[in-house]
Amino acid sequence: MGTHISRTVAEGLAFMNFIDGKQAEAASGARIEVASPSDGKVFASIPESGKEDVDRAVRAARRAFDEGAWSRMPAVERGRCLTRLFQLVERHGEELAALESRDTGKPVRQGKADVTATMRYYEFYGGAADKIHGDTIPFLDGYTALTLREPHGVVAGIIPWNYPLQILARVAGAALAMGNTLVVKPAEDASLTAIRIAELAHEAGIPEGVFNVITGYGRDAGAALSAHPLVDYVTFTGSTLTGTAIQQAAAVNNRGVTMELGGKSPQIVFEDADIEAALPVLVNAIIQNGGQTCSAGSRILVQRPVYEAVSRGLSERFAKLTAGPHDADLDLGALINRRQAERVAGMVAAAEAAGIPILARGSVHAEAPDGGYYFAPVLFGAVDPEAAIAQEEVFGPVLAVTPFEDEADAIRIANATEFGLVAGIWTKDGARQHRVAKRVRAGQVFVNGYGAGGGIELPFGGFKKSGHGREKGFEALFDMSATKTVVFNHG
Ligand code: TXE
Repeated sequence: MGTHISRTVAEGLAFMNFIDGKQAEAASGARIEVASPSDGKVFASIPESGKEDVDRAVRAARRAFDEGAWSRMPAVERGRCLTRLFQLVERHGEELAALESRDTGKPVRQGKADVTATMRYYEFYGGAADKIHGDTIPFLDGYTALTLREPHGVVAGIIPWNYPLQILARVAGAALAMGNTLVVKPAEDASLTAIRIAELAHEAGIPEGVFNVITGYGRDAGAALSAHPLVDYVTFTGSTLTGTAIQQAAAVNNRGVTMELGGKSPQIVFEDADIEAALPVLVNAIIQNGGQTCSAGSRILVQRPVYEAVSRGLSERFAKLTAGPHDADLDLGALINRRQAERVAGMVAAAEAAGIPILARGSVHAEAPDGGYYFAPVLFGAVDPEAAIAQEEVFGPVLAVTPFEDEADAIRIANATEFGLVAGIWTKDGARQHRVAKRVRAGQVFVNGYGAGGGIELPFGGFKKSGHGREKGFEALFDMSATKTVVFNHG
């Protein structure tokens, strides 16, 4: 695969931290075994970094920032480095997709889609680096006032396991385009591609100390990183609970944060919707990546007159869905780990025990390996909007269908969770499209479509407990920089 790994018979592929332009073992020498969710077998290992490693990485990023090789590099040159990274990701696309799929259990097809999106992020932010600028502001006579957009400094990026390549790319693309330096802590369950990307960034000409990756557990490496006094800004994607802990840690140093947290995103199907067009999109929005997507469309609200037709259409499709190993490229892969598989199964069992009817269930492929964390998709019908399965993020292929009466009822139910990430609206009525899009509390609203995670150009982020700050598109560049006002008195 390359020089980044040293093969040992016992450990399989031994990946290393990437600090200050070099591979590094954890100071303690401890390692975490990496198993593929497809069969539960260990195939690699990563360093179990602790406080000392975090400190090394943050100090490297701090020094790199302060020395200015990156932060003061002309924006066009920074952009070119990111563009070269885009090209390197493209060149290594097959390798990255295969590694991502093996590491996370997702179908290879999804791994390839993730690589395509990753390329787009680096391409987009490579092009954007020299196109964001401040303003001049009309001020008092005898003065000139202007704003500069300046990098925060050292950005800590804590990344989850569901879309490791993509989420790293949206964080790194925007942070680096603005001239920040970066310390990334990928999830312990899926760190491998982040290490590869840091190496490719180095190859693309991004200077030493600018792009650092340290692997390890959240409670150790993650907590130490979010509380480190030399970190200037923290960006996190993951669970709401962990997001709260990270904000508290960052608050000790009064640092800014971007939080991209959970969701329970509704898709609202009105009686005049094109149901045939909607059905495949409704299904895909919950089974993509096995439902382990923050923007998964996990609730379907259907207007009464078409409730039967939509439920029937969904049931027919759900019954045909199959989960299996990543390289079999079925509808779904495995879930990330045993804990997640048990969590999903537990939530489904609780909903069943509460009497919520299961309308359809997919299957696990007969030849799926025994040690894999497979879960057959489940479709629940007639779900009370207050039920746990309609309120809590499952993060698995579990869809809750709920009937509604009229537009006001739909909006009320759509907004009646603690989340507000994405929403879908299906109707041909143009005035209703606008009304509902405005009334739904969600950071992204799709009308007659649904883009779970899609559209790297489109600002993305949550209301309520889904988080704050915006990623993707140009908006992310604002989050990844601060406005400095400069006033000249020229008499
Ligand atoms: O996520 P965590 P987990 C949701 C999903 C899932 C649940 C649990 O519902 O079932 O979270 O998954 C790091 N300080 N999502 O436990 O804890 C951790 O090492 C600093 C939604 O895997 O949020 C990893 O790098 N960092 C989601 C990252 O946080 C800490 C994506 C995410 O882990 C830390 C993933 C700490 N104290 C899970 N504790 C989404 N919205 O996309 C953990 N981490």
